[in-house]
Amino acid sequence: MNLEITNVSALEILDSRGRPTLEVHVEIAGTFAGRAAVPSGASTGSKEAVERRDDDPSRYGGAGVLAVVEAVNGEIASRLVGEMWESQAHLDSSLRSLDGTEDKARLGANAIVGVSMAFARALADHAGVPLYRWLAGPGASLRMPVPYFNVVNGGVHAKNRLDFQEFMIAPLGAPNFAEALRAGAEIYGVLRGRLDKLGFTTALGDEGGFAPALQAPEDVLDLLVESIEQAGYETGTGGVTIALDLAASQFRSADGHYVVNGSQFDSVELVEHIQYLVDRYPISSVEDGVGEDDREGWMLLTERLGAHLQLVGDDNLVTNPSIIADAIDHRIGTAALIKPNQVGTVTETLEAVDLCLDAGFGVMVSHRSGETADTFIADLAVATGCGQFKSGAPARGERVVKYNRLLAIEAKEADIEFGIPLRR
Ligand code: 2PG
Ligand code: MG
Repeated sequence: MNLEITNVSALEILDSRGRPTLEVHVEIAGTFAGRAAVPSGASTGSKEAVERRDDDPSRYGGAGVLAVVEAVNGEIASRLVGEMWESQAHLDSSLRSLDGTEDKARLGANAIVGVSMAFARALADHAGVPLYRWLAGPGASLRMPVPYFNVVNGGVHAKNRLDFQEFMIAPLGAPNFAEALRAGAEIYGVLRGRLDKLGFTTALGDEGGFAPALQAPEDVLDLLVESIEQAGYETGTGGVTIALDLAASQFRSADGHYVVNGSQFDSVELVEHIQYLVDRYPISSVEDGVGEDDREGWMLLTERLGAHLQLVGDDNLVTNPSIIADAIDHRIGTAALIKPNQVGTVTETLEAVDLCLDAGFGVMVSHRSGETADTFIADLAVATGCGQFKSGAPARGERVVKYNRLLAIEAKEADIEFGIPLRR
């Protein structure tokens, strides 16, 4: 393959939180095209590739991305247009050397990942196959992921007093994706009714989950168990489980203490608290159970709970292949959250996934709290066969569009398997 890029351009658009981001368009051979919109996080890991913003207080409170758009339309386009490109890896490595920094801070990881994703779509268009087939490569087996629906939002995603960021439900026992989506939406509907009856607001947080004025994680967990059962589903791995993203870096103080529901914990006590919750509730997965810099805490958490509970690293691993390799070596967690914009190119994202799956580490492909109608990650989840996907609640257009994309893929790929693959 040797293809000429004939056009690269970007536009400043808005994300689901009303903040600027960019949409990138890449054209190959004057005929084939791909478009991608870049997501943006709120609870970001400190080692994420750098999301560049204008810092011009006169526009969008400094959050504008005109300079990033200009980097795409100017420097990046000049480098790419008119050149011949062999592969995604070829393009991505050129983008990285053009940027010249380790963390993509000069041009901006938001510029680079937008171009990288749009190029992947243009290549799929050229090959005449859907994006998920293109990303999977020839002969790879596709798989529908279990959806993790974030039905109660806290932390930095909602203005309530819940310290844990995400309370998710995962229909692990569903026979296929469509039924898993139905379970998620039905339970979400029951939960709305229960909250309403109890006099709580049913206003939504950034990821479409409810943001009730509760403070104790146990109160939310009780409500989730009741809602799952009231909706007619069983709790547990044969039915519907609960997953948490504590995003614990966000409630860790400078002296290393964690504050949950008014109580102060050190790392050992937080691990014990997680153990207490896991013993009482049907929890199958915990993300960022301790802070990203709390290496000892991560090791303790994994040693104590890793045999029976999925422990997902997000803020500490940031989709970065070398950081993930170190975590696998040192038994830090048992799975990685995968977000293309954390690392900045499609090639590095796929490398991170392969590394995990080859080592028997779990993988969950994820949205960001700031999203658009882009569905790239839905295709990525199917293509990698990782079996797990989170895109918020089964509500709000920018979340639902990804679940609907998965419905369409499942409908098209008649015999596709569903669920978490057995560890290699
Ligand atoms: C997370 C993500 C997505 P954010 O912490 O897992 O849910 O949040 O995009 O704000 O980093
Ligand atoms: Mg997270």
